[in-house]
Amino acid sequence: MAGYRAGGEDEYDYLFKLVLIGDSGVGKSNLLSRFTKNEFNLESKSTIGVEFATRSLDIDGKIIKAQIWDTAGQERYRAITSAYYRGAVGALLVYDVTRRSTFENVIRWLKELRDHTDPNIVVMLIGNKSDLRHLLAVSTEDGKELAERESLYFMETSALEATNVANAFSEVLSHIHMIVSRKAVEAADEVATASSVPSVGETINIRDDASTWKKFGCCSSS
Ligand SMILES: Nc1nc2c(ncn2[C@@H]2O[C@H](COP(=O)(O)OP(=O)(O)OP(=O)(O)O)[C@@H](O)[C@H]2O)c(=O)[nH]1
Ligand SMILES: [Mg+2]
Repeated sequence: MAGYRAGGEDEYDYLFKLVLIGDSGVGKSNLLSRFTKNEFNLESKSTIGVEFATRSLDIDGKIIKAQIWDTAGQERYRAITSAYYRGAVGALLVYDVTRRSTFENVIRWLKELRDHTDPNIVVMLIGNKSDLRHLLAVSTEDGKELAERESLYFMETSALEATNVANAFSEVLSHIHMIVSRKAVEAADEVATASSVPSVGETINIRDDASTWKKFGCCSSS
């Protein structure tokens, strides 16, 4: 999360790691390629190992660089879990609105995510393939309800039609940015408070420097 503005092309204020998770075939890799390259592939292959891509956005006047990690939803292709999640500050948990089983597995993904990440991580539940309206197997209401129950943000997207893809990523990034800026303000407040008025009940250390007392001819220095 370092600020880096030393010049050159790659300038940013914050670097945030996001992870994509969810069952195989829900469209994680296409959401990533839509967001970072504006590309979509109808015949994309299952991801093997880990891939990542980046894109920088301007959020509240700051340049936020998102480093987005993508791995296979299929168990046998998955990369080592703890390394995948390490340092992630946001997650997009994706299901396919045309396949009920991918929605039912959301709870399992959420558990894995919670087991491996900081409790403050920003998580958005994504119902992808919203363009396939005639094949709908998970209603918007079901998605919303689960998101509310699990305290997640929620959005329906289509990587194919590019609907809500940029919105989903930028909303996650802007929530993370809000949390980070709030923490910075709190830290600044703490510093300010510590250097001014003592709080109630606080012990004030009136220096145990003997020279202060000696000036007044008080006390023995031995
Ligand atoms: N109609 C439609 N198809 C999509 C959409 N997003 C992805 N697909 C298709 O769904 C299939 C799987 O997409 P991927 O992006 O490879 O899925 P994945 O989640 O990365 O899968 P794994 O890497 O195996 O975990 C591909 O055939 C995509 O073209 C979408 O929004 N609408
Ligand atoms: Mg993939």
